[in-house]
Amino acid sequence: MHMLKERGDRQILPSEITPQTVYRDRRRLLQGLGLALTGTALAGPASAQTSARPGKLPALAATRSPLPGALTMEKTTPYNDASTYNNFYEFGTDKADPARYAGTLKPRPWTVAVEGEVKKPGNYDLDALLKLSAMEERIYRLRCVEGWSMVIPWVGWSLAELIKRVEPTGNAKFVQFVTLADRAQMPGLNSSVLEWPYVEGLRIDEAMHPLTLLAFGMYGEVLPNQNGAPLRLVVPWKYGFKSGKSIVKIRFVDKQPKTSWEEAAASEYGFYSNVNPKVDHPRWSQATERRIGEDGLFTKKRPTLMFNGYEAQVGQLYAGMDLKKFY
Ligand SMILES: Nc1nc2c(c(=O)[nH]1)N[C@H]1C(S)=C(S)[C@@H](COP(=O)(O)O)O[C@H]1N2
Ligand SMILES: [Mo]
Repeated sequence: MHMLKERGDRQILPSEITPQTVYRDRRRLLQGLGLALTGTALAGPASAQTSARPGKLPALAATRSPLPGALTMEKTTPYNDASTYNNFYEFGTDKADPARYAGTLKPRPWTVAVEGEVKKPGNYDLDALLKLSAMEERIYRLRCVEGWSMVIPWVGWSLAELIKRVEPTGNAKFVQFVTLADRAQMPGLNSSVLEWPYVEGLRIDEAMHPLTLLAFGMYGEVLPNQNGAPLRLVVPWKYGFKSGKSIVKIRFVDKQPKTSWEEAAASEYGFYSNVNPKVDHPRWSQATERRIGEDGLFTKKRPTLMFNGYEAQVGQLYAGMDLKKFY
């Protein structure tokens, strides 16, 4: 009797009525739709809808992106994994090197030069760039050519915002991204694994696509050095190496520009490098991927999606193209 009474008095939490997992999924679903359950710790000002901050670096406020495809519902990769398992060869080729050695990178003051086939070339100070357009959170899948992937809440704005302001001429068919190459800050430059500076490029319509993000932060904070501070590109439907880190120059050109990875091994890394499970790398399959942070001995690999799952948004850009030839 006594026991029963005690039970009857006890407050029942909603999380007990619904099985834990269902409750959590529903909560994530509501958050994804921009709604929050009332009475949770998530209630608060505008930034409340965005991802929780790890509290390591200065906050970078943003609102969730309204763009179709910009907010995958998949579970985000833990910050600790996203900031310790990196590719940033300027700091070494081991995945742990960037987190270990990128402390010497000085992300401020920072200037980005915009040049070439534009009516308004010029030097843009980082502080001006931070204010150029409204910061959005975009939760993107990032698929690396080596077969792993992550889900990262980036903070930034569409590169198109900058491109529109500098007014490309009719000759601007491609955009080249040049990243920092400073021996004083980057010990990896002593190695000849790649040609420095690390350069990447996009076709102008790819660069103008709203999903192409100029990112200044992740997980609600400014970018950690190892993830490409103070600004980097994120092109979610392409292999990770297309997303150059620590950009110092954006050049508009009339011919397809050179890229570091094509220069290093043209037969393995093409200019387009769209994520494509049907086009294998010459040395390995691209059909599946390992999600960083969930790799146990028995964890199944995930199937890789065409254009990394962004086909509905970007497929049109490649209509009629032979994607085996233009890999
Ligand atoms: N400057 C520069 N940018 C770079 C790289 C690099 O070595 N140098 N590596 C690329 C590769 S291969 C990948 S997979 C992504 C990794 O980004 P992340 O470490 O933030 O996940 O950055 C890309 N951008
Ligand atoms: Mo990569």
